[in-house]
Amino acid sequence: MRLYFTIFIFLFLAACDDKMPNSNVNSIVAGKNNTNSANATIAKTNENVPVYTYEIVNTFRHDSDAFTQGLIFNNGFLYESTGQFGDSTLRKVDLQSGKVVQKYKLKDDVFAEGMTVLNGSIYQISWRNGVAFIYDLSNFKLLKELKYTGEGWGITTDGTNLLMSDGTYFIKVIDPETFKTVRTIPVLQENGKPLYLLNELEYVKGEIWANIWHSEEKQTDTTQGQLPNIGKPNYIARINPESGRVVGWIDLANISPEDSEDESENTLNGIAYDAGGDRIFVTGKNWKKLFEIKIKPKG
Ligand SMILES: [Ca+2]
Repeated sequence: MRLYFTIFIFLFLAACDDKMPNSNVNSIVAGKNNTNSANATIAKTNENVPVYTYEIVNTFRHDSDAFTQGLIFNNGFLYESTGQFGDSTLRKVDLQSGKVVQKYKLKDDVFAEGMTVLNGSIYQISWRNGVAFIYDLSNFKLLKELKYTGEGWGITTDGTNLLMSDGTYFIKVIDPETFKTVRTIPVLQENGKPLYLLNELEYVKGEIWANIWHSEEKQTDTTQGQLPNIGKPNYIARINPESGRVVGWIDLANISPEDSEDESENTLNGIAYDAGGDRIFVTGKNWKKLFEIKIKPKG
């Protein structure tokens, strides 16, 4: 009896063995087919993703001590978040003069990152402190602090939720009340590869625009290890929030030649959109100038 049982078990396992590789092969083939069909779609998308260049409409002064991590335009003023330990601030800035008209200094152990405004509150995030600071827009009074996991890089809003980058290729959709992630958007380039190092963000007419940290470097050392970057200097990605696909690139190469070679962290890192006036402003970390630009198809 025991012998028959052993033979039964052996045959059963042999049958399973036969089956397992087959199902693996099937799934590999299916995966390959999927990849092929995805490639076909990608190739088509590749042809259709436009690259835009810029025209400078106006040039304004920008505080070269501001290590810009977040930038928005709200009700006639720029609002800016600056980073670095010991130097992190929240600012209200007069556009015409570049003067800081209101400032809140964060604790020295906080490295501030992006900021945005939603429903009368300012949301400012931090790099590795895991804390979002929420202020009253009208007087910079700190209302509350909310915790989150992972790093904070850039933040914007679609008018309902917060949209946050963390240096990976994911944008988190965040509930502004709880700061919990309600979904994540994987961001893919036209070639199907993930677009890593999404940094300062801005919601512009239904799209998410993202500065890419050190977009000029093909490989970048980050906390996530060696990640492929796009190898195009000062590029902004235009992202469809629903699909996560890059739907356009904005090439801002040479927009600020006097700033680009000062030091390696002197990168483009601020996009602000004035919806009322349909104006786009850009600046960078410690840049001396802030530019109002118009974009137009390249070439
Ligand atoms: Ca912004």
